[in-house]
Amino acid sequence: MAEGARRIYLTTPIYYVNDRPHIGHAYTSLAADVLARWHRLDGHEVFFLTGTDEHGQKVEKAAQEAGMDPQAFTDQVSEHFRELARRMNFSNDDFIRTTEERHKRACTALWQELVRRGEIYLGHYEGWYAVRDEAFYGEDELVERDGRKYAPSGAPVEWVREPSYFFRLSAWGERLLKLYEENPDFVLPAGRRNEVISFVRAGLQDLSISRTSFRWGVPVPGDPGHVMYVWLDALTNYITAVGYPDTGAPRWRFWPADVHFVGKDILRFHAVYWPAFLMAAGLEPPRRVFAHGWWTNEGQKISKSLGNVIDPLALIETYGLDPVRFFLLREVPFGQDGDFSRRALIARLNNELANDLGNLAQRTLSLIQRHCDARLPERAPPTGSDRELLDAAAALPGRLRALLDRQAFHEALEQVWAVVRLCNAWIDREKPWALRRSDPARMAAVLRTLHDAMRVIATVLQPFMPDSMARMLDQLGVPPEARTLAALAAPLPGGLVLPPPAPLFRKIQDQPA
Ligand code: ME8
Repeated sequence: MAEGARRIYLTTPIYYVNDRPHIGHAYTSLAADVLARWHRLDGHEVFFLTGTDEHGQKVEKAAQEAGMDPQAFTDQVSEHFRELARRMNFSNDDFIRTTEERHKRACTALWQELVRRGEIYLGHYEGWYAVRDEAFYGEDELVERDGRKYAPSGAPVEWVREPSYFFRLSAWGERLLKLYEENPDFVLPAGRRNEVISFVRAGLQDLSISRTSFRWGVPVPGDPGHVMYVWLDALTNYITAVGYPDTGAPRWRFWPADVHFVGKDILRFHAVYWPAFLMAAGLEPPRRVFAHGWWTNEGQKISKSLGNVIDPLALIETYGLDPVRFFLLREVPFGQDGDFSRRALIARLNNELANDLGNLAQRTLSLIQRHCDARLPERAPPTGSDRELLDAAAALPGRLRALLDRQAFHEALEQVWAVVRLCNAWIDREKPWALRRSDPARMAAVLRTLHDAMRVIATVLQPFMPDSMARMLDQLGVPPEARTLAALAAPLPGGLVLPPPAPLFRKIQDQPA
């Protein structure tokens, strides 16, 4: 690895294969993808993992409803998530399925290690369970509606009574609190951290980690009448993929994970249970869990019964992939809830992509084509006004590095757009087209300054919009090997022949229904 390079491990949740992917799944994976691409651009070695969660009662039920054998069913639905990853241009290095042999092996080994360390005991579970959430709930957490009890998520609950293995979670409260205290950014955003701390402070109960009432899961070693609780199975995927239990495997060097990206619905599993399981097995906990917010659709909760599920593939079809990728991370501060609206997407596409960025490139590059013989002008000694623009652009990589280290995608994009707007204001002020006759040398210098600023913009935007920014960099004449952050230090040679520009983004004219 190059000097200063780090190993970075990023994950998405593994998605249940009870249903097709929707915008929420695309969103979490997109955030992880952008960060993975960013770190690669910055010279780091990245391992980016996504996959599918295929065991448990919920999936078994969905298979039964589809009249299919659970393995055949999960094979089919899991493929939709792979397809989503391809169509969204996700750069995941692996795609894990919990029905794979390597994963069963890891779950078995982790279980045995927990047994060896006295962290698991056999008991009896009696209490409420919500299949939709695959979660146990205490009586005091439930809400009653029309004489029926529901989980706080709105999922129906059922009374479960069965023999069960337990994990001694109650013994890990202090260690967890110490973990949060020593690592203030372990849970982000900060508001969610407090939520986790209060939950742990209120006292933890031992956790039921096996079920006997159905079969679709990893069998408990030595007691095959039990299958492992689907969340113990699912969380283990993050270490399976890096080779567990073979801690000598090359990928094991990526552990602990740098960021587990999750939705706020599954924060407790990742920020409480998971680090407890790991510490109990003598393994390091992850470095961070980032819980993002929830999307609604035009103001309404997204649900199958309301028939308003947003299909990411249909969105890409209508608006193009990169505008969708851009919109999702630009529109809503990462960590907060957001509302999906077509009107807002179209506004971002037309104003920020087509006008602000697309026109800037088109204007500058057309002037170079026409008035500089399609050749990149030499750098001239910068004037004060050039300096202002060049400095703002040059500051972007450092600013973005700091913001993306906190997963502040929206702020990163805002910083880039501040420079895009500055370029537009600058070109209007400097009027290179008017200098053609009066001062051609200054015209060339102005165009070169804009070109240099745009190169930085296109370079740092690659993780967000890989295809469009590859096209922009082609038009700017930046060779493929000169598209990293480090390569920005070397200016392009003057005289470089630039290809004729073409529009980067197309405006959408039609009004949404
Ligand atoms: O929970 N807005 O899988 P899952 C934003 N298998 N994000 C959303 C969303 C919405 N409306 N709806 C879903 C599981 N998500 C488990 C995970 S991990 C070891 C096991 C995203 O298919 C968000 O990331 O129910 C949420 O956490 C995830 O999808 C839930 O996916």
